[in-house]
Amino acid sequence: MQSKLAVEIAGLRLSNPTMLAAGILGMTKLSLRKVAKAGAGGVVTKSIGLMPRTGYSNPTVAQTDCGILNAMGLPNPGIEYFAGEIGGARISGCPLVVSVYGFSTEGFVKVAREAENAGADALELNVSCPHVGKTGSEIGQDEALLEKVVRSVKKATHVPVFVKLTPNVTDIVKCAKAAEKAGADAVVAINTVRAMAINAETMTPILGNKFGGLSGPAIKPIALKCIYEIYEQVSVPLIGCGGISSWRDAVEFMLAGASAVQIGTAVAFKGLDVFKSVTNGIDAYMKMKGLSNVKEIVGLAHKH
Ligand code: RRO
Repeated sequence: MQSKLAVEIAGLRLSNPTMLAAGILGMTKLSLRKVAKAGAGGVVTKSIGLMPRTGYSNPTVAQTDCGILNAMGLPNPGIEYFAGEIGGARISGCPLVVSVYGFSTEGFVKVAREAENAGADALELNVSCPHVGKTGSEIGQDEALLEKVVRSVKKATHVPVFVKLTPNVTDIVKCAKAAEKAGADAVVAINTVRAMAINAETMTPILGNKFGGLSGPAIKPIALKCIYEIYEQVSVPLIGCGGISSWRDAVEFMLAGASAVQIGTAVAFKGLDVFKSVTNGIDAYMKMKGLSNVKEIVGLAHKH
């Protein structure tokens, strides 16, 4: 059935433009199914690598006045174990996107292939984790390397490939163009912003890793500007991520050029109802503005 709220990204049909962002509730089939049942249009897993990783020592998360700071350090069970979760997490009508990372091009290709074989509907390449060496943003900040990774994964797989970019660069548009040139089917912007917190009493950095990534309301204007800028120069669909917690935030990202939005930190603050409340709010906004399809919102802010 056609719905005015449905969106299509690289051939994947989402019943509405909201998605679960990587990094929250994405480590087990049960939690992923729960999010899908709560009304997300699509779900993204925690980033998975070839081998299991325990991640960094505690504290790995710190709350700030304006969002959440994390340095989890890519904890994950590895693709061999996670393949079983992928099979069980799939819910019809809610595409399952598997976020993957590697420490080399070959590592990315291997894990991407295994995720596809396990049943991923799409892959999201994490080339943007801000605080784990030799992967993440070390790849995403280097346009040539980014292009090589994306091109290699595209060559080795058949499902749509999304590329999640880091804001921790001078010019994110150049990175988006590199991803597009290499064959990315969609660009996700943005991962967390490099940041830190210090405890005045103990006089020490709070996170076990000292530095981490900031998410939540503080980074929304940064993410919005990234989507707006990328939209002007890149043709593949964009997925907004960064501080989205209300229908108004989602609409702003769509006006800037996002075809869909990912919600992460707001799930921790507001619970799973956030997906329905954002979707219902977009619906009401469309009625108010006389729009008959959610796609009509995408990029409208560029026309004024
Ligand atoms: O696991 C993490 O510490 C982490 C990852 Br993979 C990421 O992509 N972004 C982030 O803020 N934390």
